[in-house]
Amino acid sequence: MTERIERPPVRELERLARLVRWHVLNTVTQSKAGHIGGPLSMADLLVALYFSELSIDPEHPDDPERDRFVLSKGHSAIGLYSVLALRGYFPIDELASFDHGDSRLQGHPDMRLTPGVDVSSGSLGQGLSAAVGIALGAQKRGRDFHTWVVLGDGELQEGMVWEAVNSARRFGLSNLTAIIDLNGLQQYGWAAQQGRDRFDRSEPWGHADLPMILRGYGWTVIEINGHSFAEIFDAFDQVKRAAESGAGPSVIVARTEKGHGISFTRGTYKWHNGVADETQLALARAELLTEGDQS
Ligand SMILES: Cc1ncc(C[n+]2csc(CCOP(=O)(O)OP(=O)(O)O)c2C)c(N)n1
Ligand SMILES: [Mg+2]
Repeated sequence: MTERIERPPVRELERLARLVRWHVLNTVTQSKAGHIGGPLSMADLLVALYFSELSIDPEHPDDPERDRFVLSKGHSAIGLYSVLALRGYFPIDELASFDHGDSRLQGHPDMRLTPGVDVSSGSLGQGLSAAVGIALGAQKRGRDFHTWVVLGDGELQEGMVWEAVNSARRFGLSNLTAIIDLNGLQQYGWAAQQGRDRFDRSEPWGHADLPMILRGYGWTVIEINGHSFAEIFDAFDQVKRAAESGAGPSVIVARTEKGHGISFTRGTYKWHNGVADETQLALARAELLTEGDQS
């Protein structure tokens, strides 16, 4: 049945998030290609969504009453697949087929192939527009489900995002919530000092007041630490209140760390994508898995 599950204790959610991070690194390493930093920065947010907030049924992934989820930063697909597998949409063993030609789990999400994937994505900038369309359709048909979309901060440089930001408010889409994974890094990004590339990076939105801009568009803006389950749940409660009062769309600006949770991937654009060597994989295993965790 499509419904919310009872919210697990935070310690269990933290364990699930560590498992997700392990599956991300291990799967990409075995498949020899894929993204690491972006999937890791959003892991806690997706665990909180799928294990407490979304009204869904892994047995019936196409139930018309389900909440919708759009991963606009589609390059982070392996993070979504790991969460979907742990939530029961498909066997965890299937992650081993990631990015193979005949796999249901392509390098970027494909709604025709993967149970639980509502919108295909990967070309950055498009997901919010798709989510606006879904939410507008629900509004017009009087459907009760909520639509969620996760965007990257580098992705927000795409102009199409801002057309969607504007139209979502215009249409009064209280059934729509965006989450911005504000990890301060993108793929290569901007050198910290223009003209002098010392391999340090400045944040895509370091020069601007992003929450204020979004408030200016009329959205309800909630700022949190995207690695704190307490703050994530508090944000979900605020989203609910805003939705019930018909305040229009809401956005959770989640400050995160790219590559979070693994010592050698955190805080660097150099692990945007990459493949671990054996020593690194062993280190990550020690950092993420406890006895009794399945590997
Ligand atoms: C339209 C488009 N341009 C470029 C790319 C290549 N690309 C994939 S990920 C990425 C960086 C994205 O950065 P961000 O949105 O901050 O994601 P995150 O930091 O969460 O990985 C780029 C440029 C793409 N997928 N789509
Ligand atoms: Mg980013």
